Amino acid sequence: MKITLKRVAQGLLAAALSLPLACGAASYKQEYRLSVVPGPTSGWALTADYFADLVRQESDGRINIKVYAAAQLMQGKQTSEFMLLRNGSIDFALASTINWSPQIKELNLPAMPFMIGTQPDRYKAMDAILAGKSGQMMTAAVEKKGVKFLGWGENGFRELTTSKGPIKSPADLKGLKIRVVGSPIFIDTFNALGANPVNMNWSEATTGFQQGLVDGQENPTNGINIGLKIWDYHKHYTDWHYIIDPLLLCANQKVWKSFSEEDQQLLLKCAAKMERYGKALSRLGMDDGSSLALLKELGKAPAFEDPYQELEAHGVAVTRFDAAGLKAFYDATAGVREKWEKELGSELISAARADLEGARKQ
Ligand code: X2X
Repeated sequence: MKITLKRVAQGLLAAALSLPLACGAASYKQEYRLSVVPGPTSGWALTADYFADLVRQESDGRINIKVYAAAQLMQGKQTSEFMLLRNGSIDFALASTINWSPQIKELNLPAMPFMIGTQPDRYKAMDAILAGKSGQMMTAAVEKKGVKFLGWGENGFRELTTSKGPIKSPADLKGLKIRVVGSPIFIDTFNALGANPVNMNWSEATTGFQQGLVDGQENPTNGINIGLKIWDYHKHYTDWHYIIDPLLLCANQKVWKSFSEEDQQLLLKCAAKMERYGKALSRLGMDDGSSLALLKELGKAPAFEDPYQELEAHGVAVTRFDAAGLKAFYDATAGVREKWEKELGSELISAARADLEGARKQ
């Protein structure tokens, strides 16, 4: 065969063009670090494990994500997570809107007190926001700050637990020290309710409960409180659904761009499956039964099916409310909603109202 110079040049060019692809696959990291703030028994960490396992399976081990629970990657300082993901110290995060809200104001929307939880179907209301214009505005704000959004998960509606109680109205909260995340809307809300909010990282919170530094805290039932065995510290449970804590699965922008297009699709597909699983863990025993059915279908039957029975079996007294029962809490926090509506801006608030109205009509 006659080898011309032109052929040699074409061959070299083809080899050079194929190089980035080969390098691309070879340059995947041996391990991607996925950050989670609470401990390994939380629904949140289980959701992250589910995603990491799925990705490993679907990619035949090419993409190896390891979950680092208990805020290990940020020395416990949960509100610094977003900055660490953005600057590449963390590759992926399954993160609470609460922990990123100091940097991204739109993420305060689900923390507007008694806004979503007082809707006729609170889970439908959450889903309508996430799927609607207000959800898109939240994820657009996250991406604008420089990370890639892959999908939603759910920590859950946050319920109050206290060592003193029962808490049936704001008057019962008067002067109680309540541990909260260091995000301003929480300080505003608990001040408005007459409590004494204490800003504490989750990494220090259980020691704080043990030592009685605070009288209470607020976290989701399935996602955190049961896994933590909250009954070891608090025997009063105020089931008020005052706010919800959705979770954002995001990747560092450079890391995201380093994946081939097929692998980006694979990651998005796994994120969509994670969303169904994560919501089922969060909503188990508090919905129409579909969460339990899904968990069984996935071969992930839970250790308990009724979270209220689980709490009561451990000596926790649960105070539950009808809409009228929540009115005093709702009224006491009117000023907080007013202030934060201004902070969030009329466009986001109108979009959220329209999304909630859509859910009520469904
Ligand atoms: O700190 C909390 O309360 C927790 C674990 O729920 C969050 O990270 C928002």
